[in-house]
Amino acid sequence: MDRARAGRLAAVAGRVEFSESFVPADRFREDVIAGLAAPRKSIPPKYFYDARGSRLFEAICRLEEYYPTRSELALTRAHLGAIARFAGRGAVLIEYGSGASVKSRLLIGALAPSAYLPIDISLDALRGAAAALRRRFPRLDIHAVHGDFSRPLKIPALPGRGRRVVYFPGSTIGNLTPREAQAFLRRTRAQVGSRGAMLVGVDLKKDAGVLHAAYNDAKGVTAAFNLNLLARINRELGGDFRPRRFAHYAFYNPGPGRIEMHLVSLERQQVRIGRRRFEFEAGETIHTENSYKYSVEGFQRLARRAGFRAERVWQDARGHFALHGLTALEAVA
Ligand code: SAH
Ligand code: AVI
Repeated sequence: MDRARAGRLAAVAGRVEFSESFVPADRFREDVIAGLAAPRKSIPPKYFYDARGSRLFEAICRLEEYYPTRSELALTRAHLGAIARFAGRGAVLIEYGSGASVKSRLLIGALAPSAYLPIDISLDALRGAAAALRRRFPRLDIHAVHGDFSRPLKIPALPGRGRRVVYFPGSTIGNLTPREAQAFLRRTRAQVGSRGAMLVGVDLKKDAGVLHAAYNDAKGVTAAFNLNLLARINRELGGDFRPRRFAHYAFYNPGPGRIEMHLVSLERQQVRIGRRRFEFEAGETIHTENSYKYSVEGFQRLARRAGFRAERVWQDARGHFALHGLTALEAVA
């Protein structure tokens, strides 16, 4: 094909590229073994998202009780013009924990970004999202990155493409401890540079009954999402968990201001993973997730300490969810 024709085609057809910024597979084994060997057993929530876990999360988003997705979608639709003006047209849009990239479609439509970089630990979610976006936005350049945002990531350099805007919706930041969230925000501040901005979706503190229902749905989808972690360990790490001997347990802990999810052992039992053995007392738990809830001011304080100016905040009509617009402060403390 001659150069001029290739140039014309590139102008109408976007590209989809994948890159790996990953982590040895054995990290999963190491983290599970270390977490189960600790006096208080825990496993990081990022391991929920194998193919089935990602599908179960999408089913959670459709549940009556799980308000965060509907609230964030509603506020994004209601304030799309202002959000787009804040972020700026033609920016490079980088999304952490992009999952199915559903909310991102609204932003992409309004911002017409020069490139979109979805980043996710779940390759299945990333592939599905990239294929759907390709159909919906055939001219968009998509650079999908398979990686773990809890550590520094290699993302493709896209010189001369405009301002960097990081999008982090879904209150996924709530799955990090405040200390981890601060470290993540600092890394992101360095990544977007002095002209950059960030849009962060954050679940707000609210009535404990509403929170409890959201993480204990009547159909048991959240329970299946939690228990799927044991099935994943059995399949990928040679474990012999019997998921029926564990139960989903989620509650709001008002001190730290977080929902805690656990898997409770229903009896005294022993579990093997490869050659390792783990003892469980009846009632002992594996702590599988925290989901921190923030007031607007509480999150703004966290963002300022990480080197951002908290410029804008949009909320849904019921005050359940907030989208924060942050810009880079000149000097990071
Ligand atoms: N942004 C979407 C999905 C939120 S679910 C929404 O708002 O609906 C959280 C997403 O983050 C999942 O797709 C999960 O695979 C991803 N994720 C969780 N921990 C991660 C990590 N450490 N690194 C990269 N992606 C992660
Ligand atoms: C992705 N994350 C913000 C969800 C949350 O609400 O903490 C994951 C989830 N866990 C149980 N339900 C949904």
